[in-house]
Amino acid sequence: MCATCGCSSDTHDHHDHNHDHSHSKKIVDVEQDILHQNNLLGERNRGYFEAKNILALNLVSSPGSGKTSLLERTLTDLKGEMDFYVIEGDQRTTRDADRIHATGTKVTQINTGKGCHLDAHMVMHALQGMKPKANSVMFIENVGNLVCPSMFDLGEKERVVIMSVTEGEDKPLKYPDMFHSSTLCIINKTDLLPYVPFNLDKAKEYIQQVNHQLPVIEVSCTTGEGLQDWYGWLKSKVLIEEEA
Ligand SMILES: Nc1nc2c(ncn2[C@@H]2O[C@H](COP(=O)(O)OP(=O)(O)O)[C@@H](O)[C@H]2O)c(=O)[nH]1
Ligand SMILES: [Mg+2]
Repeated sequence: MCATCGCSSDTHDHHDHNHDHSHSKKIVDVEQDILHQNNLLGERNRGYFEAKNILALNLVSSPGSGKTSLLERTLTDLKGEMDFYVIEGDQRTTRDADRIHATGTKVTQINTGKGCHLDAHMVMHALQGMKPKANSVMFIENVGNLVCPSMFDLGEKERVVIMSVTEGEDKPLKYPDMFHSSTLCIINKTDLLPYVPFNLDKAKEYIQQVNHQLPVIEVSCTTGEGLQDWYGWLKSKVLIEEEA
């Protein structure tokens, strides 16, 4: 059960119709209230980013898909081309922040404790401490989870969902909210395709079914294959920000 976002509410398809519905109504009310508060703060963050012309990206995936690896490669390969900042979200430890720090990038780690997602309030606090420069890029690596982070707007412009070939191609169908709310999908660990039964065509078909506008980029953070496509996409978004 999730301790902070009310995602244990009885809104799933199969439930026992003999129970008392006043209980589930209360849970739904609390969930709506939490999300409403979050949306207000998310809009504040968005205003902050827009005023400073900062491109904010929310990186979401299940644990271990390669969010931090993608950031390590990106921050190293594009060093000097843009000003980068990173906010890291994990339940515990500063392990990911340490990895980002090693690239020479300014980073803040948020530990969510029992929480399964970042929220707009946490990000707002991190921004107050970081004071990012104008015309920069802010990566927010969310807690590894394909469910709850989909509901929490952090004020980001782009939401990048990462799936890896070791997870199976059916994730878009099982967790449609995340794929539906994202603006880019990265399929990582393509170097492992010869060794795992992952059907790339099926994966793309499922992504299309859930969100037919979602662009897909295939990469391997280990070999570097496909990363130029990701950098091209990122640069095109920075350009749009500069022109706006
Ligand atoms: N083979 C392979 N392993 C990868 C790739 N990208 C990341 N990994 C490994 O996957 C594991 C999880 O990566 P990490 O970046 O920590 O994932 P995160 O939890 O989403 O941040 C690590 O052991 C990485 O070395 C890749 O492209 N290919
Ligand atoms: Mg990570």
